[in-house]
Amino acid sequence: MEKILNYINGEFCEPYSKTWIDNYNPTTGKVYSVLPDSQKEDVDSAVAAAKAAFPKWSSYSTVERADWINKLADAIAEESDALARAESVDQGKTYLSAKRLDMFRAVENFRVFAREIRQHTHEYYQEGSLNSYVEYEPVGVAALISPWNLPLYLLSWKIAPAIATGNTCVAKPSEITPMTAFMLTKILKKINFPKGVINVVYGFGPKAGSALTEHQDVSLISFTGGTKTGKSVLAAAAEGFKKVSLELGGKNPTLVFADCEMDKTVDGVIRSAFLNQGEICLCGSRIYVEEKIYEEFKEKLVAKVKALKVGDPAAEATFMGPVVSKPHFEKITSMLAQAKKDGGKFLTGAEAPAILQQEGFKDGYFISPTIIEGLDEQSICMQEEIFGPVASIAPFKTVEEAIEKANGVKYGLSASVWTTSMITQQLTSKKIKAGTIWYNTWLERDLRVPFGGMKQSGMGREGGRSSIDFFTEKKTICIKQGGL
Ligand code: TXE
Repeated sequence: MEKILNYINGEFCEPYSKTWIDNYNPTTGKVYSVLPDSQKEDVDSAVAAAKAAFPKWSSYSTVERADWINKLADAIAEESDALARAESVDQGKTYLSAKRLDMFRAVENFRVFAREIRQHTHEYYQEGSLNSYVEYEPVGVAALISPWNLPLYLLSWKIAPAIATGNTCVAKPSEITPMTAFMLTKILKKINFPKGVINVVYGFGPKAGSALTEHQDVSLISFTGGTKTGKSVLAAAAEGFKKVSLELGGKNPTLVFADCEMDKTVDGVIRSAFLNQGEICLCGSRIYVEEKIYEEFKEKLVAKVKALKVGDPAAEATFMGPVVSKPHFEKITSMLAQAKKDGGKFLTGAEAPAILQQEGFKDGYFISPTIIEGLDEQSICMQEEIFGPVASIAPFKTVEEAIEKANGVKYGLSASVWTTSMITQQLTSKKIKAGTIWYNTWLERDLRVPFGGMKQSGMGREGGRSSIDFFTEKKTICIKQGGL
């Protein structure tokens, strides 16, 4: 059985405790590898390595750092097929989605920040004899904590800007999906990436994760995960006055207006609800449709969702694989039971997927794509993040009602609006409380724009300049010309 190892100061190491966590393949429900159950001592070693590597790495010119990062991007691109296959086994997402979305983005994340750091311009002002400018200094050791839904994609989204700006880091990937982080460290070793700049420790959140966020030599925390966990990470950051960015959950609305392009919208709404088994914080899980087209839209949507293929994630024809883990499967199914109790009508997804009858897949965590109608806006399934292949559908009469429903949850991560009317675009973009609003698309964005959530969906923004700002300390220098 493969043993995943911590990566500290350029070396692979077993955990101090010599204890291991089972890693499951969600397609079969079987353990297929083990990972370190790291504790404080492992985290201490990793932070010490990052701290020791900081003076040299931060003294490199931006050209040198960008060259290293591009070299890493090229090496990941070379192995992207193997990485995509491994991500699919570890997470349950389809191989095609892992290849086209996750590995594409993992490579792109490094390339974008290698470019961004080279193009970064500093503020400079001159007023009379006073020259003022701003220096962007790296912060030190960054703690990077990532979740299980987009494992390498989100890990690289944190590592790339952290090291591009001159920090060194300790990453703690999700204990549920550690495999591609391990493969990344093998690539680092293969290309002789400077030791100690990127360290990776695996383990449970409350043990390894909190040892990292609480560490006195960690100056910055970038966290993506659940809102509840985000609160404890924020508390740890407050204790040590660390810079912190939190990208948390979402319960994102999808608003469909009568003037939309119907067929394209149906496809876009399906993608936004069910891509990656609905395990993307940006997924549109509350679909609101203008009353005039409600029945027609619903009929088309339901027919297409019923035809989505749930199956072996390695097969190219599969649209949805299993959800990530048994506890997550149980969370989703208990939410579905709750929706039934609350009077929800299941338009799709009432039955278990056929794949569960096939040999080899009987213990997999498969759930059919589910659309539920008739839930009260205040019911648990309309308010809480389910993070699986489940979406609700309901009609609205006016744009004001659509906006009110869109804003009627504690989250504010994203929204997607499907309309051809400029007036509807203007009204909704002003009034919807969300970090990102898409029009006639979903998920696509230029990586230079700020990304993050409002309300309980997070704090801070990352992406492009916002990441440079977050991963650096600004120092203002004021020079009087002509001496004293
Ligand atoms: O995530 P956790 P979980 C949502 C989704 C899901 C719920 C819980 O609704 O059902 O969160 O998922 C580490 N100190 N999202 O429990 O626990 C942990 O080891 C430091 C939304 O799996 O938040 C992992 O590396 N770190 C989401 C990471 O935090 C801690 C993606 C995320 O795990 C820690 C995933 C602690 N005390 C789940 N406790 C999104 N926004 O994309 C845990 N961790």
